[in-house]
Amino acid sequence: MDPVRLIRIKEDIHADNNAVAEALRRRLSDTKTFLLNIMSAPGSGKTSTILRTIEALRGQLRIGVIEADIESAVDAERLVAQGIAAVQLNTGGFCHLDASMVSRGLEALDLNNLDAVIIENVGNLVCPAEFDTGAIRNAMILSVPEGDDKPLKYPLMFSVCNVLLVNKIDYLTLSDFDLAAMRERVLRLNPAIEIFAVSARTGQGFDAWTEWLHREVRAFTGEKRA
Ligand SMILES: Nc1nc2c(ncn2[C@@H]2O[C@H](COP(=O)(O)OP(=O)(O)O)[C@@H](O)[C@H]2O)c(=O)[nH]1
Ligand SMILES: [Mg+2]
Repeated sequence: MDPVRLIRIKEDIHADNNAVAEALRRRLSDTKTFLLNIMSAPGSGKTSTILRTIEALRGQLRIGVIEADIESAVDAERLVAQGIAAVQLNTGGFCHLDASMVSRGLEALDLNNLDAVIIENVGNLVCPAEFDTGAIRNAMILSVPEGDDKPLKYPLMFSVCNVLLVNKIDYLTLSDFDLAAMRERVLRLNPAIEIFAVSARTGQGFDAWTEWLHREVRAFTGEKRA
């Protein structure tokens, strides 16, 4: 009897995706467009943070948004209502975005007139961490009500990110969330990660976070003109 053929689908999928992601990064480099991928659990404050970030950088950076959800267009509608260039992707059940889905989203935006695009990835702490979207930087949001133990439970997510926003810091005094313990757990996984404690509700911490983002975008794009 012939030996059973083993096909490693996961490795093939990742190899294909990595090639698309690299091609996408070359295109971003050509058009001088920074791409930030934001990941988090549902409800941690991705859309609220994106809105406040764009508002804080208005007049300094032109930022578009790719929204991703399994269903609905509510997040993109929220952004478009604020005059932001946004496109909604529906993954139809997929729990993450890959680089080809992001490429489709970018086609709907006028990259010549944008310094940066922010991706709001599908809300979960598992699958999005496994797929390179083609982004220049990865960010994640952990909100205070989710608890300070999440780096222990979802180490890959904390390992693949360049920056962590600890959101809903306005809840800190009402909670047993231990910011110092969380920080130590994250730095053990990823010593290079930047951590900002913020509140998308009150705006606390946004100066430091948006300064970091502004610096990263300009390091990539230089002074880009329309
Ligand atoms: N108290 C507080 N609530 C927040 C903050 N950021 C977001 N929220 C609320 O959390 C809920 C989910 O926020 P949303 O931005 O839609 O999260 P997403 O699902 O990650 O996009 C909404 O009711 C927001 O008003 C924050 O910093 N503090
Ligand atoms: Mg959202």
